[in-house]
Amino acid sequence: MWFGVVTLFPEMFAALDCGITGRSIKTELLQLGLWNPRDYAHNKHHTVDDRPYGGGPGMIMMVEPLQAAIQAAKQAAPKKPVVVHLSPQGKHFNQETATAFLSKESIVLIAGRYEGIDERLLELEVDEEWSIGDYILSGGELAAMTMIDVTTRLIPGALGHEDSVSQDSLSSGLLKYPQYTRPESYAELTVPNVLLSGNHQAIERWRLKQALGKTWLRRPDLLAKQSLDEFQQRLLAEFIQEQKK
Ligand code: 9D3
Repeated sequence: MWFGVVTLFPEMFAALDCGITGRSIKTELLQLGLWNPRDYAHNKHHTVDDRPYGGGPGMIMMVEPLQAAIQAAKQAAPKKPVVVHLSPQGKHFNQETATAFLSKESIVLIAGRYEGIDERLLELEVDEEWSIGDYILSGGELAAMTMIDVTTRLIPGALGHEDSVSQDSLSSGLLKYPQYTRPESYAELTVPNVLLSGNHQAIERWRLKQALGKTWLRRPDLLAKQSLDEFQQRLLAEFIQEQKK
């Protein structure tokens, strides 16, 4: 998977050198290129922003340096890339849309700063606009890194075998059950007996019940999206019953 990122703050992307994304870069499952519009600002003071026509607060990213950086990124792509602008006005990115991202193979991500980019860039260069959620970031970089991180985890071979994509919370549509490791007792809090029993069927039943119960309590919207089979319905009913005690 190849990502070319157009950003005024390429240093931020050093964060991707850690953990799963870092290992994926080393093994070349993930290829990352960075393009700074500042390097393409051939005007007198290397400026990349200017005041909005019509007035108003803040500054807008200028067409010329940004377009030159985008075109350089596009030319470096191993395969014709889709060009994505990270924007609060975009469609919401989620685990499902990440799967579609993975199949694109080459993606140019444009991370904006200031109040945004000149509208003509959207017309000239951009195929899609994506947001990561309803909150205000200082720029598109953290959104770009989020999308790269989420997508990388879906590349076959990117996760260690200890951690499988299909076991990930959200891919099952449920929140994760409670997890414990040593010691067995800590601050007078003990690990549930079933997890020490060695009874794998009872453990699986307990975990599914806890996952259903926690999802019911905290994320009823996730439960509403799927239909529970008879066994799952019984486990959830038991959880709710135990909850009332
Ligand atoms: C005064 C108007 N600004 C605040 C509403 C507009 C604005 C401009 C630029 C708000 C945020 C940003 C920077 N954000 C992004 O570039 C961004 C973003 C986000 O803020 N939230 C969620 N997803 C994304 S993707 C890119």
